[in-house]
Amino acid sequence: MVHDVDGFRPLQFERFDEERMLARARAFEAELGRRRSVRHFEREAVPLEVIDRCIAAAASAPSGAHKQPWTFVVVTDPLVKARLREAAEAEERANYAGRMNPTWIEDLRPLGTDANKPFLEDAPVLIVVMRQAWGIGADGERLQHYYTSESVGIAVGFLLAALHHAGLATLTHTPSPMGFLQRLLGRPENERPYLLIPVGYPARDCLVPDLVRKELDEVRVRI
Ligand code: IYR
Repeated sequence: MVHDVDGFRPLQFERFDEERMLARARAFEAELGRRRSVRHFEREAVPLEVIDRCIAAAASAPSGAHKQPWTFVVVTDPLVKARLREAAEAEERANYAGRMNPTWIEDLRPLGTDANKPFLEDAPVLIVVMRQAWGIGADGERLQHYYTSESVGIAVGFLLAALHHAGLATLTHTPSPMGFLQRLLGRPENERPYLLIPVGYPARDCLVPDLVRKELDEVRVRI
């Protein structure tokens, strides 16, 4: 009896008949399919309670040995955003001026990106997701963490889905290298910047690249 073991409790699981399952799967696919990365944001504020609920949903993700090796830094201070923008743009100018090879530059052409990152100031919220390479115990000792990249990646997937579901637009931004985030945010040495996510309402005239997604047959093999 698995549920009579110390430290275990019954699972709360909702089972649906097959018709309902398929309808739910299709509806979720359609909703996630409408998500697009947005690079032009309204400067309008968003409810921070919504951000908190989405972060709580993200933090329900599975993680290696349940160590929950993540920190979500919510930046709204215009001064901090301005500093982040300045530092990110300095790195990106070097990237676009030669640190990225010609193939990379060519691959980015359909996205229309360049070294200018106004969304870092326009978006009302920047969520900087930190990966905890190790934990810090009550006495300051190092605690082992496991599969931190996989764990944080899954949590970020949850976060992007939750924010989209709540009606907010997001961008997955990886300014590179990200060392300046560590410095400007004053985070402890066990935390490594993983991803920067601008969050807000899309600009009224926002355009997104006319991208085509791979067909199911291209991404799924049945064996
Ligand atoms: N970090 C740069 C370049 C960039 C790289 C990839 I891969 C993208 O999908 C998009 C951009 C920038 O932010 O412009």
